[in-house]
Amino acid sequence: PLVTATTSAGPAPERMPIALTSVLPAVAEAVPAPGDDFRITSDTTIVGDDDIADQLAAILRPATGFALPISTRPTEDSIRLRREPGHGAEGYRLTVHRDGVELLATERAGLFNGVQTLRQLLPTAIEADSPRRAEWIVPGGTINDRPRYAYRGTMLDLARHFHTPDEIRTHIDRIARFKINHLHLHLSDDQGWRIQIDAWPRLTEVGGAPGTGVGGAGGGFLTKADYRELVRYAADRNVTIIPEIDMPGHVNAAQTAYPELTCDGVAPRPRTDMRVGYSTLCVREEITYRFVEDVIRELAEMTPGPYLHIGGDETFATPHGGYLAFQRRVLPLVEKYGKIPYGWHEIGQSPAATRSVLQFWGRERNHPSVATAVAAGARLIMSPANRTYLDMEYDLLTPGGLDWAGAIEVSTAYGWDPATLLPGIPAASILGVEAPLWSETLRTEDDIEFLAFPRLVAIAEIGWSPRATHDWASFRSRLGAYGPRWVRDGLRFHRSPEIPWS
Ligand code: TNX
Repeated sequence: PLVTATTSAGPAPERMPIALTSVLPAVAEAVPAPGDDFRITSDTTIVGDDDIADQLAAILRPATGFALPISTRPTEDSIRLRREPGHGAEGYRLTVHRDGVELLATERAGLFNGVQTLRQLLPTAIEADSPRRAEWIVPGGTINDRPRYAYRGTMLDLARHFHTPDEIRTHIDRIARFKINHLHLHLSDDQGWRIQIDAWPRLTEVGGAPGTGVGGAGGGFLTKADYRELVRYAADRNVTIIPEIDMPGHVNAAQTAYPELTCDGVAPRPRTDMRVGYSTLCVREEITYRFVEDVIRELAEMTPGPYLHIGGDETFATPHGGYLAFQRRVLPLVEKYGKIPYGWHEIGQSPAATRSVLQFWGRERNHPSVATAVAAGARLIMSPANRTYLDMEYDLLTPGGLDWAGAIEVSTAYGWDPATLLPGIPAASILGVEAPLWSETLRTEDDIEFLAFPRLVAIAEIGWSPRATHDWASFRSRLGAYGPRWVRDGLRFHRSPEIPWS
Protein backbone atom coordinates (compact mmCIF):
# COMPACT_ATOMS: atom_id res chain seq x y z
CA PRO A 1 0.00 0.00 0.00
CA LEU A 2 1.12 3.56 -0.64
CA VAL A 3 1.73 5.93 2.19
CA THR A 4 -0.79 8.73 2.27
CA ALA A 5 -0.58 11.79 4.42
CA THR A 6 -4.24 11.85 5.36
CA THR A 7 -6.83 9.20 6.05
CA SER A 8 -9.88 11.40 5.44
CA ALA A 9 -12.60 10.47 2.99
CA GLY A 10 -11.98 11.19 -0.68
CA PRO A 11 -10.43 9.31 -3.54
CA ALA A 12 -9.17 5.81 -2.91
CA PRO A 13 -6.08 6.21 -0.74
CA GLU A 14 -3.74 4.40 -3.10
CA ARG A 15 -4.53 6.95 -5.81
CA MET A 16 -4.08 9.96 -3.58
CA PRO A 17 -0.75 11.75 -3.84
CA ILE A 18 1.31 12.31 -0.73
CA ALA A 19 0.84 15.79 0.74
CA LEU A 20 3.48 18.33 -0.28
CA THR A 21 3.94 19.13 3.42
CA SER A 22 4.59 15.54 4.53
CA VAL A 23 8.39 15.78 4.23
CA LEU A 24 10.87 14.96 7.04
CA PRO A 25 12.45 17.29 8.12
CA ALA A 26 9.62 19.81 7.58
CA VAL A 27 10.16 22.13 4.61
CA ALA A 28 10.43 25.87 5.16
CA GLU A 29 7.57 26.79 2.79
CA ALA A 30 5.17 24.68 0.76
CA VAL A 31 2.37 25.98 -1.46
CA PRO A 32 0.32 23.04 -2.71
CA ALA A 33 -1.43 23.22 -6.09
CA PRO A 34 -3.99 20.45 -5.67
CA GLY A 35 -4.61 18.52 -8.84
CA ASP A 36 -1.62 19.95 -10.71
CA ASP A 37 0.28 16.72 -10.05
CA PHE A 38 3.11 15.26 -12.08
CA ARG A 39 3.14 11.62 -13.09
CA ILE A 40 6.39 9.82 -13.83
CA THR A 41 5.87 7.59 -16.87
CA SER A 42 7.95 5.58 -19.30
CA ASP A 43 8.28 8.83 -21.33
CA THR A 44 9.77 10.87 -18.49
CA THR A 45 13.31 12.17 -18.88
CA ILE A 46 15.69 13.70 -16.39
CA VAL A 47 17.41 16.89 -17.45
CA GLY A 48 20.58 18.12 -15.78
CA ASP A 49 24.33 17.95 -15.92
CA ASP A 50 25.18 17.54 -12.22
CA ASP A 51 25.98 14.13 -10.78
CA ILE A 52 22.82 14.66 -8.73
CA ALA A 53 20.84 13.96 -11.91
CA ASP A 54 22.49 10.53 -11.97
CA GLN A 55 21.69 10.06 -8.30
CA LEU A 56 18.04 10.89 -8.97
CA ALA A 57 17.91 8.45 -11.88
CA ALA A 58 19.43 5.74 -9.68
CA ILE A 59 16.71 6.35 -7.09
CA LEU A 60 13.82 6.30 -9.57
CA ARG A 61 14.78 3.58 -12.06
CA PRO A 62 14.64 0.36 -10.02
CA ALA A 63 11.08 0.63 -8.70
CA THR A 64 9.53 2.34 -11.74
CA GLY A 65 11.31 0.11 -14.21
CA PHE A 66 11.45 3.14 -16.56
CA ALA A 67 14.54 4.08 -18.57
CA LEU A 68 14.48 7.72 -17.38
CA PRO A 69 17.28 8.81 -19.69
CA ILE A 70 19.34 11.81 -18.66
CA SER A 71 19.61 14.55 -21.24
CA THR A 72 20.68 18.15 -21.30
CA ARG A 73 17.74 19.30 -23.47
CA PRO A 74 14.50 20.18 -21.64
CA THR A 75 11.49 18.33 -22.98
CA GLU A 76 7.88 18.08 -21.91
CA ASP A 77 7.34 15.57 -19.17
CA SER A 78 10.77 15.98 -17.67
CA ILE A 79 12.32 16.40 -14.23
CA ARG A 80 14.75 19.30 -14.63
CA LEU A 81 17.63 20.00 -12.26
CA ARG A 82 19.23 23.37 -12.69
CA ARG A 83 21.61 25.71 -10.86
CA GLU A 84 20.84 29.37 -10.36
CA PRO A 85 21.89 32.00 -7.82
CA GLY A 86 19.78 32.94 -4.84
CA HIS A 87 18.99 29.67 -3.05
CA GLY A 88 21.84 29.73 -0.53
CA ALA A 89 24.41 27.07 0.26
CA GLU A 90 21.95 24.22 0.79
CA GLY A 91 18.56 25.60 -0.19
CA TYR A 92 16.45 24.67 -3.21
CA ARG A 93 13.13 25.30 -4.91
CA LEU A 94 11.04 22.39 -6.12
CA THR A 95 8.17 23.19 -8.48
CA VAL A 96 5.78 20.46 -9.53
CA HIS A 97 3.27 20.91 -12.35
CA ARG A 98 1.26 18.52 -14.48
CA ASP A 99 3.80 18.98 -17.31
CA GLY A 100 7.04 18.68 -15.37
CA VAL A 101 9.12 19.04 -12.23
CA GLU A 102 11.81 21.67 -11.78
CA LEU A 103 14.45 21.56 -9.06
CA LEU A 104 16.51 24.74 -8.70
CA ALA A 105 19.47 25.26 -6.41
CA THR A 106 22.59 27.35 -6.23
CA GLU A 107 24.93 24.63 -5.03
CA ARG A 108 25.21 20.90 -5.56
CA ALA A 109 24.18 20.49 -1.89
CA GLY A 110 20.88 22.21 -2.63
CA LEU A 111 20.15 19.85 -5.52
CA PHE A 112 21.01 16.91 -3.27
CA ASN A 113 18.61 18.17 -0.61
CA GLY A 114 15.87 18.72 -3.17
CA VAL A 115 16.24 15.15 -4.39
CA GLN A 116 15.80 13.86 -0.83
CA THR A 117 12.56 15.83 -0.67
CA LEU A 118 11.34 14.62 -4.07
CA ARG A 119 12.00 11.02 -3.04
CA GLN A 120 9.72 11.40 -0.02
CA LEU A 121 6.95 12.88 -2.19
CA LEU A 122 6.71 9.63 -4.18
CA PRO A 123 4.88 6.55 -2.90
CA THR A 124 6.75 4.23 -0.55
CA ALA A 125 7.04 1.70 -3.35
CA ILE A 126 9.66 3.95 -4.94
CA GLU A 127 12.09 2.48 -2.39
CA ALA A 128 11.78 -1.01 -3.90
CA ASP A 129 14.79 -2.37 -5.75
CA SER A 130 12.81 -4.02 -8.55
CA PRO A 131 9.84 -2.86 -10.66
CA ARG A 132 6.55 -2.27 -8.83
CA ARG A 133 3.13 -1.41 -10.14
CA ALA A 134 2.20 1.97 -8.73
CA GLU A 135 1.06 5.42 -9.78
CA TRP A 136 4.26 7.44 -9.60
CA ILE A 137 2.58 10.74 -8.74
CA VAL A 138 4.37 13.78 -7.34
CA PRO A 139 1.98 16.26 -5.70
CA GLY A 140 1.61 19.64 -7.46
CA GLY A 141 2.87 22.86 -5.93
CA THR A 142 6.02 24.67 -4.93
CA ILE A 143 8.46 24.08 -2.09
CA ASN A 144 11.03 26.68 -1.04
CA ASP A 145 13.38 25.13 1.45
CA ARG A 146 16.61 25.96 3.24
CA PRO A 147 18.23 24.96 6.54
CA ARG A 148 17.79 26.78 9.83
CA TYR A 149 21.32 25.68 10.85
CA ALA A 150 24.31 24.96 8.63
CA TYR A 151 25.38 22.00 10.80
CA ARG A 152 23.11 19.00 11.34
CA GLY A 153 25.19 16.15 12.65
CA THR A 154 25.36 12.77 14.24
CA MET A 155 28.24 10.78 15.73
CA LEU A 156 29.36 7.19 15.69
CA ASP A 157 31.69 5.95 18.45
CA LEU A 158 34.10 3.52 16.78
CA ALA A 159 36.25 3.31 19.91
CA ARG A 160 33.89 1.53 22.31
CA HIS A 161 32.66 -0.67 19.52
CA PHE A 162 34.24 -0.69 16.09
CA HIS A 163 31.83 -0.24 13.18
CA THR A 164 33.09 -1.50 9.83
CA PRO A 165 33.32 0.76 6.76
CA ASP A 166 30.32 -1.10 5.28
CA GLU A 167 28.24 -0.40 8.38
CA ILE A 168 29.28 3.25 8.32
CA ARG A 169 28.34 3.57 4.64
CA THR A 170 24.91 2.06 5.28
CA HIS A 171 24.44 4.52 8.11
CA ILE A 172 25.48 7.44 5.89
CA ASP A 173 22.86 6.39 3.34
CA ARG A 174 20.22 6.41 6.04
CA ILE A 175 21.10 9.72 7.71
CA ALA A 176 21.51 11.63 4.42
CA ARG A 177 17.81 11.06 3.62
CA PHE A 178 17.02 13.51 6.41
CA LYS A 179 19.52 16.17 5.32
CA ILE A 180 21.98 15.34 8.10
CA ASN A 181 25.19 16.82 6.71
CA HIS A 182 27.93 16.03 9.25
CA LEU A 183 29.15 12.68 10.56
CA HIS A 184 31.49 12.90 13.53
CA LEU A 185 33.62 9.77 14.09
CA HIS A 186 34.88 9.24 17.65
CA LEU A 187 38.08 7.42 16.67
CA SER A 188 39.91 6.87 19.94
CA ASP A 189 39.13 6.23 23.57
CA ASP A 190 40.29 4.17 26.56
CA GLN A 191 39.24 0.91 24.92
CA GLY A 192 40.59 1.31 21.38
CA TRP A 193 42.33 3.35 18.69
CA ARG A 194 40.60 3.16 15.30
CA ILE A 195 42.57 5.17 12.75
CA GLN A 196 45.93 4.41 11.15
CA ILE A 197 48.64 6.93 12.07
CA ASP A 198 51.88 6.23 10.17
CA ALA A 199 54.21 7.91 12.67
CA TRP A 200 52.83 5.83 15.56
CA PRO A 201 51.97 2.42 14.07
CA ARG A 202 51.43 0.62 17.38
CA LEU A 203 48.33 2.76 18.02
CA THR A 204 46.35 0.51 15.72
CA GLU A 205 48.52 -2.64 16.01
CA VAL A 206 47.84 -2.70 19.75
CA GLY A 207 44.89 -0.34 20.18
CA GLY A 208 42.97 -1.72 17.22
CA ALA A 209 43.62 -5.40 17.91
CA PRO A 210 40.77 -7.92 18.13
CA GLY A 211 38.92 -7.73 21.44
CA THR A 212 39.56 -4.01 22.03
CA GLY A 213 35.87 -3.11 22.36
CA VAL A 214 33.73 -2.80 25.48
CA GLY A 215 33.33 -6.24 27.05
CA GLY A 216 36.14 -7.60 24.89
CA ALA A 217 33.95 -7.56 21.79
CA GLY A 218 34.89 -6.17 18.41
CA GLY A 219 38.19 -4.52 17.67
CA GLY A 220 39.55 -3.27 14.38
CA PHE A 221 40.48 0.05 12.85
CA LEU A 222 40.21 2.14 9.69
CA THR A 223 43.21 2.23 7.41
CA LYS A 224 43.92 5.57 5.77
CA ALA A 225 42.49 4.15 2.56
CA ASP A 226 39.28 3.12 4.39
CA TYR A 227 39.00 6.57 5.88
CA ARG A 228 39.56 8.40 2.60
CA GLU A 229 36.99 6.20 0.89
CA LEU A 230 34.47 7.01 3.66
CA VAL A 231 35.17 10.74 3.26
CA ARG A 232 34.47 10.46 -0.46
CA TYR A 233 31.36 8.31 -0.03
CA ALA A 234 29.99 10.77 2.53
CA ALA A 235 30.77 13.80 0.34
CA ASP A 236 28.74 12.28 -2.51
CA ARG A 237 25.82 12.35 -0.08
CA ASN A 238 26.49 15.89 1.18
CA VAL A 239 27.95 14.59 4.45
CA THR A 240 31.20 16.01 5.88
CA ILE A 241 33.26 13.66 8.02
CA ILE A 242 34.68 15.06 11.26
CA PRO A 243 37.43 12.98 12.86
CA GLU A 244 37.83 13.03 16.65
CA ILE A 245 40.87 12.01 18.65
CA ASP A 246 39.92 12.38 22.30
CA MET A 247 42.62 13.95 24.51
CA PRO A 248 44.13 14.59 27.00
CA GLY A 249 41.75 12.11 28.71
CA HIS A 250 40.24 8.94 27.23
CA VAL A 251 43.71 7.79 26.09
CA ASN A 252 44.26 4.42 27.77
CA ALA A 253 44.43 2.56 24.43
CA ALA A 254 47.17 4.89 23.14
CA GLN A 255 49.10 4.40 26.37
CA THR A 256 48.93 0.60 26.20
CA ALA A 257 50.65 0.95 22.79
CA TYR A 258 53.10 3.69 23.85
CA PRO A 259 53.85 3.73 27.60
CA GLU A 260 56.03 6.83 27.05
CA LEU A 261 52.75 8.75 26.85
CA THR A 262 52.20 8.21 30.59
CA CYS A 263 53.95 10.25 33.31
CA ASP A 264 55.54 7.18 34.95
CA GLY A 265 56.42 5.40 31.69
CA VAL A 266 54.57 2.24 32.76
CA ALA A 267 52.15 0.67 30.28
CA PRO A 268 48.64 0.52 31.73
CA ARG A 269 46.60 -2.65 31.28
CA PRO A 270 44.19 -2.71 28.34
CA ARG A 271 40.69 -1.72 29.46
CA THR A 272 37.39 -2.89 28.03
CA ASP A 273 35.13 -1.74 30.87
CA MET A 274 32.88 1.33 30.63
CA ARG A 275 34.50 3.60 33.23
CA VAL A 276 35.59 7.09 32.16
CA GLY A 277 37.91 9.80 33.45
CA TYR A 278 40.87 7.75 34.71
CA SER A 279 43.45 8.20 31.93
CA THR A 280 45.40 11.29 30.85
CA LEU A 281 48.28 12.20 28.61
CA CYS A 282 51.31 13.52 30.52
CA VAL A 283 50.75 17.22 29.85
CA ARG A 284 54.19 18.31 31.09
CA GLU A 285 56.25 16.05 28.77
CA GLU A 286 57.42 17.18 25.31
CA ILE A 287 56.84 13.76 23.79
CA THR A 288 53.13 14.31 24.40
CA TYR A 289 53.14 17.28 22.04
CA ARG A 290 55.19 15.44 19.40
CA PHE A 291 52.58 12.69 19.51
CA VAL A 292 49.66 15.11 19.37
CA GLU A 293 51.16 17.08 16.49
CA ASP A 294 51.84 13.95 14.43
CA VAL A 295 48.27 12.76 14.95
CA ILE A 296 46.75 16.15 14.12
CA ARG A 297 48.93 16.54 11.02
CA GLU A 298 48.09 13.10 9.64
CA LEU A 299 44.37 13.49 10.40
CA ALA A 300 44.27 16.96 8.82
CA GLU A 301 46.00 15.61 5.69
CA MET A 302 43.26 13.07 5.06
CA THR A 303 40.33 15.27 6.07
CA PRO A 304 39.02 17.80 3.53
CA GLY A 305 36.30 19.06 5.91
CA PRO A 306 36.96 22.19 7.98
CA TYR A 307 36.81 20.66 11.47
CA LEU A 308 39.16 18.55 13.56
CA HIS A 309 37.71 17.40 16.90
CA ILE A 310 40.16 17.01 19.78
CA GLY A 311 37.80 15.72 22.47
CA GLY A 312 38.73 17.35 25.77
CA ASP A 313 35.89 15.87 27.84
CA GLU A 314 35.88 14.20 31.25
CA THR A 315 39.55 14.89 32.06
CA PHE A 316 39.20 14.07 35.74
CA ALA A 317 42.76 12.64 35.84
CA THR A 318 44.35 15.79 34.33
CA PRO A 319 45.27 18.61 36.77
CA HIS A 320 43.25 21.74 35.89
CA GLY A 321 46.32 23.88 35.24
CA GLY A 322 47.76 21.12 33.08
CA TYR A 323 44.51 20.94 31.10
CA LEU A 324 44.73 24.66 30.32
CA ALA A 325 48.43 24.39 29.41
CA PHE A 326 47.61 21.48 27.12
CA GLN A 327 44.84 23.37 25.31
CA ARG A 328 47.03 26.48 24.98
CA ARG A 329 49.43 24.40 22.87
CA VAL A 330 47.06 22.01 21.13
CA LEU A 331 44.28 24.35 19.95
CA PRO A 332 46.78 26.40 17.86
CA LEU A 333 48.22 23.15 16.46
CA VAL A 334 44.85 22.35 14.89
CA GLU A 335 44.88 25.74 13.19
CA LYS A 336 48.50 25.25 12.14
CA TYR A 337 47.27 22.36 9.98
CA GLY A 338 44.44 24.42 8.52
CA LYS A 339 41.52 23.13 10.56
CA ILE A 340 39.00 24.71 12.91
CA PRO A 341 39.53 23.37 16.44
CA TYR A 342 36.44 21.54 17.67
CA GLY A 343 36.00 19.91 21.07
CA TRP A 344 33.55 18.95 23.81
CA HIS A 345 32.42 22.07 25.67
CA GLU A 346 35.05 21.66 28.39
CA ILE A 347 37.64 23.12 26.00
CA GLY A 348 35.78 26.43 26.44
CA GLN A 349 37.53 26.75 29.81
CA SER A 350 40.66 27.57 27.83
CA PRO A 351 41.23 31.23 26.89
CA ALA A 352 42.76 29.81 23.68
CA ALA A 353 39.35 28.53 22.50
CA THR A 354 38.11 31.80 20.97
CA ARG A 355 38.19 30.47 17.39
CA SER A 356 37.00 27.02 18.38
CA VAL A 357 33.71 25.20 18.09
CA LEU A 358 32.39 23.81 21.38
CA GLN A 359 30.12 20.80 21.42
CA PHE A 360 27.76 21.38 24.32
CA TRP A 361 26.78 18.06 25.88
CA GLY A 362 25.42 19.23 29.25
CA ARG A 363 21.90 19.76 30.47
CA GLU A 364 19.65 22.77 30.25
CA ARG A 365 21.03 25.05 32.90
CA ASN A 366 23.57 27.79 33.25
CA HIS A 367 27.06 27.03 31.98
CA PRO A 368 29.06 30.17 32.71
CA SER A 369 32.29 28.94 31.10
CA VAL A 370 30.44 28.14 27.86
CA ALA A 371 28.78 31.57 27.80
CA THR A 372 32.14 33.23 28.49
CA ALA A 373 33.86 31.33 25.67
CA VAL A 374 31.04 32.22 23.28
CA ALA A 375 31.26 35.89 24.27
CA ALA A 376 34.96 35.69 23.35
CA GLY A 377 34.20 34.25 19.90
CA ALA A 378 33.72 30.49 20.23
CA ARG A 379 30.78 28.93 18.40
CA LEU A 380 28.48 26.14 19.55
CA ILE A 381 27.08 22.84 18.42
CA MET A 382 24.19 21.76 20.61
CA SER A 383 24.22 18.16 21.82
CA PRO A 384 22.35 18.36 25.14
CA ALA A 385 22.67 14.84 26.55
CA ASN A 386 19.10 14.65 27.87
CA ARG A 387 17.71 15.45 24.37
CA THR A 388 20.17 14.29 21.72
CA TYR A 389 22.13 11.33 23.16
CA LEU A 390 21.08 8.46 20.94
CA ASP A 391 22.68 5.92 23.30
CA MET A 392 20.17 6.74 26.05
CA GLU A 393 17.32 4.26 26.41
CA TYR A 394 13.89 5.21 25.05
CA ASP A 395 12.17 3.94 28.19
CA LEU A 396 12.76 1.40 30.93
CA LEU A 397 12.03 -1.49 28.57
CA THR A 398 14.62 -0.56 25.94
CA PRO A 399 17.07 -3.39 25.29
CA GLY A 400 20.54 -1.85 25.40
CA GLY A 401 21.20 1.82 25.89
CA LEU A 402 22.40 3.76 28.92
CA ASP A 403 20.33 5.93 31.25
CA TRP A 404 22.60 8.47 32.94
CA ALA A 405 21.01 11.40 31.06
CA GLY A 406 17.52 9.92 31.42
CA ALA A 407 15.20 8.05 29.10
CA ILE A 408 14.68 9.85 25.78
CA GLU A 409 11.47 9.09 23.92
CA VAL A 410 10.83 10.71 20.52
CA SER A 411 8.83 13.59 22.05
CA THR A 412 11.75 14.42 24.38
CA ALA A 413 14.23 14.39 21.50
CA TYR A 414 11.86 16.70 19.58
CA GLY A 415 10.80 18.99 22.44
CA TRP A 416 13.53 21.62 22.64
CA ASP A 417 14.93 24.62 20.82
CA PRO A 418 18.68 25.12 20.29
CA ALA A 419 18.24 28.91 20.35
CA THR A 420 16.84 29.06 23.88
CA LEU A 421 18.49 26.04 25.50
CA LEU A 422 21.25 28.05 27.19
CA PRO A 423 20.82 31.58 28.49
CA GLY A 424 23.05 34.32 27.15
CA ILE A 425 23.99 32.72 23.82
CA PRO A 426 23.42 34.90 20.72
CA ALA A 427 21.64 33.04 17.92
CA ALA A 428 24.50 33.70 15.50
CA SER A 429 26.92 31.72 17.71
CA ILE A 430 24.98 28.49 17.25
CA LEU A 431 26.20 26.52 14.23
CA GLY A 432 23.76 23.70 14.69
CA VAL A 433 22.92 20.43 16.39
CA GLU A 434 24.43 16.97 16.70
CA ALA A 435 23.08 13.71 18.07
CA PRO A 436 25.94 11.47 19.29
CA LEU A 437 25.57 7.69 19.41
CA TRP A 438 28.04 6.28 21.95
CA SER A 439 28.55 2.59 21.45
CA GLU A 440 29.17 1.03 24.86
CA THR A 441 26.03 -1.11 24.52
CA LEU A 442 26.09 -1.56 20.73
CA ARG A 443 27.17 -4.72 18.95
CA THR A 444 25.42 -4.96 15.60
CA GLU A 445 24.18 -2.73 12.80
CA ASP A 446 20.64 -3.37 14.08
CA ASP A 447 21.68 -1.92 17.44
CA ILE A 448 22.86 1.27 15.73
CA GLU A 449 19.69 1.73 13.75
CA PHE A 450 17.37 0.86 16.64
CA LEU A 451 18.82 3.59 18.85
CA ALA A 452 19.29 6.15 16.06
CA PHE A 453 15.86 5.81 14.45
CA PRO A 454 13.48 7.44 14.78
CA ARG A 455 15.07 9.86 17.29
CA LEU A 456 17.71 11.14 14.88
CA VAL A 457 14.92 12.38 12.61
CA ALA A 458 13.67 14.60 15.46
CA ILE A 459 17.14 16.11 15.77
CA ALA A 460 17.38 16.48 11.97
CA GLU A 461 14.13 18.46 11.99
CA ILE A 462 15.27 20.66 14.87
CA GLY A 463 18.42 21.42 12.90
CA TRP A 464 16.88 21.90 9.45
CA SER A 465 13.33 23.25 9.81
CA PRO A 466 12.41 26.84 10.71
CA ARG A 467 11.32 27.36 14.30
CA ALA A 468 7.87 28.36 13.05
CA THR A 469 7.24 24.87 11.62
CA HIS A 470 8.01 23.16 14.93
CA ASP A 471 4.90 21.15 15.78
CA TRP A 472 4.75 17.80 17.56
CA ALA A 473 1.36 16.78 16.13
CA SER A 474 2.60 17.36 12.60
CA PHE A 475 5.95 15.70 13.26
CA ARG A 476 4.49 12.54 14.73
CA SER A 477 2.05 12.08 11.88
CA ARG A 478 4.76 12.62 9.21
CA LEU A 479 7.05 10.24 11.08
CA GLY A 480 4.31 7.62 11.34
CA ALA A 481 3.79 7.81 7.59
CA TYR A 482 7.53 7.30 6.99
CA GLY A 483 7.61 3.97 8.87
CA PRO A 484 6.82 1.77 5.83
CA ARG A 485 9.92 3.10 4.04
CA TRP A 486 12.12 1.84 6.86
CA VAL A 487 10.26 -1.46 6.87
CA ARG A 488 10.96 -1.81 3.17
CA ASP A 489 14.60 -0.95 3.82
CA GLY A 490 14.85 -3.66 6.47
CA LEU A 491 15.75 -1.10 9.11
CA ARG A 492 14.89 -2.24 12.63
CA PHE A 493 13.68 1.08 14.09
CA HIS A 494 12.10 1.67 17.49
CA ARG A 495 8.32 1.45 17.07
CA SER A 496 7.76 4.20 19.58
CA PRO A 497 4.28 4.03 21.15
CA GLU A 498 4.13 7.83 20.77
CA ILE A 499 3.98 7.59 16.98
CA PRO A 500 0.95 6.58 14.82
CA TRP A 501 2.87 4.16 12.56
CA SER A 502 1.16 3.34 9.28
C1 TNX B 1 29.84 10.64 28.29
S1 TNX B 1 29.53 12.83 26.45
C2 TNX B 1 30.95 10.66 27.49
C3 TNX B 1 31.36 9.42 26.81
C4 TNX B 1 30.45 8.27 27.10
C5 TNX B 1 29.02 8.76 27.13
C6 TNX B 1 28.01 7.67 27.31
C7 TNX B 1 31.04 12.82 26.55
C8 TNX B 1 31.71 13.96 25.98
N1 TNX B 1 31.65 11.79 27.16
O1 TNX B 1 32.69 9.11 27.17
O2 TNX B 1 30.60 7.32 26.11
O3 TNX B 1 28.89 9.68 28.16
O4 TNX B 1 26.72 8.17 27.20
